[in-house]
Formats: sequence, structure tokens, C-alpha cells
Amino acid sequence: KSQLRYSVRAQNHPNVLVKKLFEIAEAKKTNVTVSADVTTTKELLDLADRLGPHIAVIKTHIDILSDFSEETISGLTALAKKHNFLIFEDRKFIDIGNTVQKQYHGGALRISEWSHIINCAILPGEGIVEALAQTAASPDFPYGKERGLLILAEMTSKGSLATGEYTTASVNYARKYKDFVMGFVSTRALSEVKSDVTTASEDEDFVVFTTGVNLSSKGDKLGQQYQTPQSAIGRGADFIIAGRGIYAVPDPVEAAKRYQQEGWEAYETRVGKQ
Ligand code: UP6
Repeated sequence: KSQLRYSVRAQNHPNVLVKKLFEIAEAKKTNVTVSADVTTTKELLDLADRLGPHIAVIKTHIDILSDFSEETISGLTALAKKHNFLIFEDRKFIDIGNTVQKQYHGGALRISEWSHIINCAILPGEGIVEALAQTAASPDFPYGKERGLLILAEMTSKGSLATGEYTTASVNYARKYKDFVMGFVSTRALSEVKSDVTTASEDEDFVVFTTGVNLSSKGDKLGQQYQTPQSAIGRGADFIIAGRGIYAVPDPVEAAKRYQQEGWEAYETRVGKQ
């Protein structure tokens, strides 16, 4: 796990989007990503506007909205500018290369147009990462370097099969496609994982997003398993992702502030005095 400050990592990082992400974290003193799993555009934009000052990233599941439209895209994009946060569509692409390219760029949801960060699972093998990276690197791709991919290397649900060799393969692909892969969704830092095919470069600095963060619950009835912000950041999370812990409580703004404070303190403890 990284012991460096976000500002230092921002300076050293070759990836423009990662730089921007670290700069946002340092400027706003937050490593919180809210998982805004609400089902209407109004609720989503309302949350984004109210929580905006306290978050670094908003994570969406755009396909659970009952009324996705142009207004959703323009609203989210405007709020991301207003509050200086990034958008992460948690679509978890998982198909052959030819299909995911069409799901990512174009289609009904136009994900590449508005989402800075996307993620994929590597069940299909290396080709899924190659295909998404190829789309983003194409000369016709209009969003330049302002897009990045996280590999879903582990999952927080009970009995997850994303472990062992699967997680190692995630690290292999991240190292091989590091121009587009900015990091992982995982429950801990994976920098210690030894790839069996691709060697880590010395300046490797993947970003770790950790889901399943909640201050008042240990899990849900459908297998979700939670840890606290402190635990997640201690294990190497750079950004903590909280959903119901923030949006499903009586005062989401107060909750976001609390996750922001706990997340930031845990980060300060991890990096120590510099
Ligand atoms: N998510 C997980 N675990 C994973 C990967 N993704 O919970 O391994 C996503 C879920 C949800 C959010 O799809 O959007 O993170 C967690 O929400 P919660 O905090 O309300 O449990």
C-alpha cells in the first residue's frame, strides 16, 4: 500500500486522469466515493449536488435508473464540474471484446461520453482489457486521456470466486495495459501480488478503490460484507466506496461528512508525517 500523499502521487503519476483524481482528493480533503444507487434521475442529481462538496468520485449504476435520459447525462456532467468530482460508472463489463466495445462507447447508455472511470471483470480473459484499452486509444475516441479503467480484482460478497489466481491475473492485465488501467476495485492493495507473467515497473502506482464500506453495519441479508473506512484504508484502499451507509440514512450529508472525516484521518495515519 502507498505511504505517499495524494499530492506526491499526483505529481509523479504518468496518467492524466489519476493525477486529476489525486489532486481532487488533496484539494477537497476527501477519499470518499459515494455509490449513489438510487433509481431516479432526480434522486441521483439531488444526491450528487448535496454530497458533491464531500466526495472525490460519484459511482453510478446507470442501468438501475427508471428514467435515464439526456437530462441525466447533462445533469451529472454539470455537477461533476460544479463540485469537482469524477464519475465512475460501475458497469462491470464482462463479455467478449467485440461486445464490450459497443457497450462502452455508444449504445443506449453512452458510458464513454460521461463516465471518467469504468470497470471490468476479467472472467473473459485478457481480451476484455485489450478491447476497452483499444477503444480508448483509438484516434476517433473523442475523450482523450480523460478516461480510465479499474479491474474488479476481488469482490466483497460472501463466497466470492474472485480470489487467488483470478486476482493474480487481474494484476497481470493491469500491468500489461497500464496506460488505460488506473487500478483496481479490491478489498486491499495488490502491489505485493507477484504477477506470473508481467513484471511490475518500479514506479507502479495503481489506485485502489474499496467497496463494502459501512460504519454501522457488518453486512446485508444478500451476502454483502462490510468493513469500516479505517480498516479499508489500513489495508490499502485509496478511495472508500460507501453506498447505503451514506444515501440510505436520514441525513446523507451528515453521513458523507462523517465518512469523509474518518476516511481522511485513516489516510493521514497511513501516510504519517511527511
Ligand atoms: N460493489 C460491491 N462489492 C463489490 C463490487 N461492487 O458492493 O465487490 C458495489 C455494489 C454497490 C456498492 O454494486 O453499488 O458497491 C456497495 O453498496 P453498499 O455500500 O450499499 O453495500
